[in-house]
This record gives sequence, C-alpha cells and structure tokens, in this order.
Amino acid sequence: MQKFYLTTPIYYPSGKFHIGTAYTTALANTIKKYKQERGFEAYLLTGMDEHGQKIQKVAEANGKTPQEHVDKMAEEAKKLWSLMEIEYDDFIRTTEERHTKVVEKIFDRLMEQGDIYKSEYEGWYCMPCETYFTETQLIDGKCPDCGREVKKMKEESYFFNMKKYADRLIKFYYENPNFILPESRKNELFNNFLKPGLEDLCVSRTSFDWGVKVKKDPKHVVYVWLDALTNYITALGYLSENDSLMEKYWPADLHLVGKDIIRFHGLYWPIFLMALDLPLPKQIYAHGFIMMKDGKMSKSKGNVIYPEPLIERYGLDTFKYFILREMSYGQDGTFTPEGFVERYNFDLCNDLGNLLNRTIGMINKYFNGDITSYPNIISDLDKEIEKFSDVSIHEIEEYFDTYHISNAIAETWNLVSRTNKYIDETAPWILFKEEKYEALKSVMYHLVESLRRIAILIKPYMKHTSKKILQQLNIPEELQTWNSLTDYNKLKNIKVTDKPEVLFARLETETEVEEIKNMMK
Ligand code: ME8
Repeated sequence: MQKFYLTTPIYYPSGKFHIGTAYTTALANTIKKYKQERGFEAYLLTGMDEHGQKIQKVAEANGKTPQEHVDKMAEEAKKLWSLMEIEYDDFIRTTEERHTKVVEKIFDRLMEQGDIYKSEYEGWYCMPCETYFTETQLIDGKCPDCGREVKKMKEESYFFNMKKYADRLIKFYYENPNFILPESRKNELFNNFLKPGLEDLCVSRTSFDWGVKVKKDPKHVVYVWLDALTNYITALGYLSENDSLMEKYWPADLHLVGKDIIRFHGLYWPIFLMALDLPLPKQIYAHGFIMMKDGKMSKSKGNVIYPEPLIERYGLDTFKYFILREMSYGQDGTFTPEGFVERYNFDLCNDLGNLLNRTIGMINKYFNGDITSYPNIISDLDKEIEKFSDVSIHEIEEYFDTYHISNAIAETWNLVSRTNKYIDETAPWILFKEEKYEALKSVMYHLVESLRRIAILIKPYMKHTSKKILQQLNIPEELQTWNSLTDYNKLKNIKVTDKPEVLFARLETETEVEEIKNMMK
C-alpha cells in the first residue's frame, strides 16, 4: 500500500484555538480522508509547540507553571479536535520526553559536526518586547513593535551555519519545482531570502529557561523553532529505540502550514534535514489566512471567532464546508456572519438539501420509491448529465490531488447545480402527466446516480451529510466507495426512504447573523 504522511503545524498553546487553527487542521483531515478513500495508508500528525518565552509569560499571567498551563491547553486542544472529528494518528507535544531527548541528541550532533558553533549575538534589544532587532528593522531608531527605546546588546549564543548549505538548497529548489506550494510563495522565498544569501541562524537563547537545555551548556536553551520543527521526525521515533515509523513514513509527503511560517519550513527545516543527512519532505503547502472584515482576528478588536459555538449551532459539516470552501488555494479568505449564513441557505439548504428532497419525493410519488435498474432508453439530456458528472469527477480528483480543496468543493457544487438544472430541463412532472414512464424512470435513475456521486465526493469533509444522503437513498455499501464513483449502471432494485429527512433546515438570515456576531469575542 502506498503511504502518505502529512502534518499540521504544532500550534502554540498561547490561547484558545480560533477558526484559523481549526482551518489548517480541518484541511489536513480532509486531505487525509481523501487519500484514504484513494487507497493510501495515510498518517496524520498534529501537536503542540509548548516551549518558549511567550508560553512562559502566558502561564505566569495565568498564575500557573508553564507545565500546568501547557497540560491544560493540550487537553483543550484534544477536546476541540475530537469535536471536529479530526482523525490524527499522533499528537506530539514538545515537552514530552520522546521529543526533548531527541532534540538534545540532534543539537549535540550538529555541534559535533561543526554545523552549530558558539559566537556572540549582537543587536538592538527591546527590553519590554524581549526581542532583538537589526539596525534596518528599527523605525526611527526605536522598537518597530512598541516604539520604545532599544539598547545595543551582546549575548553569547549558538549559531547554525546556514551558509554552508544554502547552495545545496538552491539546487534542490531548481530540481524540485513543486517543493513549495503555491508557486508564488516559492518565488518569494527564493528571491527574497535564498538569492540574497542566508544569514547564519541563532539557535539558542539564554534570556529564559522554558525550553530544551543544551546538554553541554545548560544555561542555553534550544531556539524554539529548531525544537519545534524536529517534531515531524521525533514523533516518528527518529534516533529512538523504535524508529519503525520513521522507516515507514519519512520523508513526509506534505507539510501543511500557514503562510506566516513558510520561511521556517521552506528554508531552515530543509537545511536542518540536510545537516542530519535525511531526505527532505516532498511538499510544503502554505495556505492563506482567514481574515475578518476589519483585518486580522485579534482579541483587542473583539473579532475572534471560535469553532465551538459555530459547530454547536450549525453542525460540523456546515462549519467545515464554509471554511474549506471560502479559502481559495493559497489565498486569504474572509469570514463574515452574512457569508456564513448565505452559504448555508444557498449552497447547503437550497442547492443540495432540496435536490435530495425533491428527488426522493418524486421517486416516491411516481414509482412508489423504487429504482429498478439502468434504463434501456436514454435521452440526450440524460447523456449530458452523465457526461457532465464524469468530467466533474475527473476534475475534482485532480483538485484534491493538488490540494485545491476549495476548487474541489466548488466543482462538486457545480455538479449539484447541474443536477438541479437537469430536473428543470427534463420536467419530470410533465413526463408523468404524459405517461412517459420509461423516460421518467431514466430521469429518476440519473438523479439518484448524481446524488450518489455527490455524496461520495463530499465524504472527505462532510462525512455526516454524505452518510445521510446514501442512507436515505438506500445505496448498497459497495456503491458508496470512491472506487465505485465511475460506475454508472450498477444501481439495482433500490427503494429510497419514504420518510425523507431535511439535511439543512432553512435559517432566518437576520436572526442568525446576529447570533454569529454575538459569538465573536
Ligand atoms: O506558528 N487563518 O504556531 P501558531 C488560517 N508553533 N490559519 C491560521 C490563522 C488564520 N487566521 N491563524 C493561525 C506556530 N493559523 C508554531 C508552528 S510548526 C513546527 C511550529 C494557523 O499557534 C496556520 O496554520 O502560531 C499558521 O501557520 C498556524 O496556525 C500558526 O500557529
């Protein structure tokens, strides 16, 4: 069986996870489920990045030790992933011994090899922000973040020799043009960072101690990104007693990240791996950000939206449908309460829900719920819809394979719309009135086929809706699989339900927009 190893970023437990974090994870789960449908042995890793000064400070502010804080946050994260039915195979936390022990070993080894060397870090330090800046980053000689005075400071630090590997990485980029997706991000990394030349990277800190200590020099802790990135291999047992998962799954097929952290994944991570003599991941896809009408989500603006209340009120499938559809490939998307309610009412309730209801209603009315077998006489309109859905399936698979999930969903809804149009074109009520029963049978057959296909195509991200459609139509198990998508004439002796259940009840727009606005914090 072909394997597929994919990862999400490991998130900082600095606050409650909002719909942005949920988006990356839902996207990862969708890709995993799709790969499984296509016969891959898929392995999904997620987790938490628990070290660093930021976490130490948040814990202090909450009157907790860092460990108490991250333990609680890990529980909450797992609760959210369970609510969202995320089928991860492992959840790695960077404070776990299986991780920290290996980070120590990696740091040691890189030091021994001479890739990490000791030197002095010099820069402009902003005390309140606890951050170093270079001369050019300063604004009017002051801190670019808070505008306060900065001081020139020197600190003893360990550095990673990035320069040594830069040419190899450039070559790798040339030889693997699809390594970084989308292409625009790759070009950015290449032109803005690789071409001008990489600076050596400071990989240790002495200003705080919540991290993995450098074994041979414990007043230093390992830089949080060197610590964090290695999770992708420590979780597989790299340098541990049992590294069978590493054997099986490395290199990763896909690292899924947001555009904010592509620099770390596209530059530093490959170089760390080269230094460790390990193969590089096959692809890194950086998606865009979920934005709000007034820009980024932030607590100070009071515009943060969390997944839980949305899922509770509108269901998991609706939530996933919205975020996955709204985020075009590599682009930012916008969350608005109006957009959310509109997509629900139009796409889910009107287009998909009504299609199922109308179809079941007609089959019951005209044929007592029975679909017997593939019709003998096929009209041109029937042929057209068959052809349309064949082409759709092909395109949707291609979109899934290249992680254009929003396009895959949009194309599926084209099929939904086309099927609705087919009802208008064939006007089954007239066929019935004119007693053209063979033609009417064929229309019903084609409607069920379309719905069966749609139900299979949405399975990776709308499991429950998919199941409800297949159940109401009474589709046999063997015709519920991805492999059966291309079969078009196998449905036989089916009796659809005589008690159709509404998939998505219509929402009252104004009330719901208000409801969602009240969910924002
Ligand atoms: O960066 N829209 O963790 P983090 C879409 N610990 N995605 C969003 C988003 C938004 N508005 N906000 C956040 C870290 N994300 C490091 C990662 S990996 C070795 C270490 C998602 O908690 C997106 O995937 O800040 C982004 O890259 C990630 O959360 C950042 O999570």
